[in-house]
Amino acid sequence: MALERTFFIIKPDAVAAGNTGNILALIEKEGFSIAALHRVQLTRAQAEGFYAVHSQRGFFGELCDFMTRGPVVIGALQKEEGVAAWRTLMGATDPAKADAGTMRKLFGANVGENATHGSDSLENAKIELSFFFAGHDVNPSA
Ligand code: 3AN
Repeated sequence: MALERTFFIIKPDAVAAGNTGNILALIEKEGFSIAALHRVQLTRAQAEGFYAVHSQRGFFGELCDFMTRGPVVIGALQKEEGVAAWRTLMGATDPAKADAGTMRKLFGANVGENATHGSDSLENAKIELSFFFAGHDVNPSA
């Protein structure tokens, strides 16, 4: 077991719906500590840079429109095996396929507007944390 930090986003749909507090409460209830937190309006350049891996996908424009539609909450979560733990708590990309009790089942509407983001690997957590939170290592010392 290793203590890991991962990167997360509460997406514009969930922020606009007033679910920021509900999501943060569930995160803490599941034993994560919130190592960094920031409410921010992403610029188009930030959204395109963050999702660059999807730039050739048909939904890229729609995804960047959505992610810049309103403020998001970005942060770092810390837990033992935290990267996988947060992916499990988020649920499947499509809320219709997500397990009961997951963020996307509880707060997501569809595959595009699915309430939360989480890094899908330790390697990507490192990249995504450094994109927004310089100095937050994926393997915190405490
Ligand atoms: P995940 O966030 O579960 O790792 P990815 O990496 O497949 O999912 O997709 C990144 C993001 O792109 C998703 N969170 C979702 O918001 C968006 N997305 C994925 N597929 C679609 C789609 N078919 N239409 C619109 N947006 C999509």
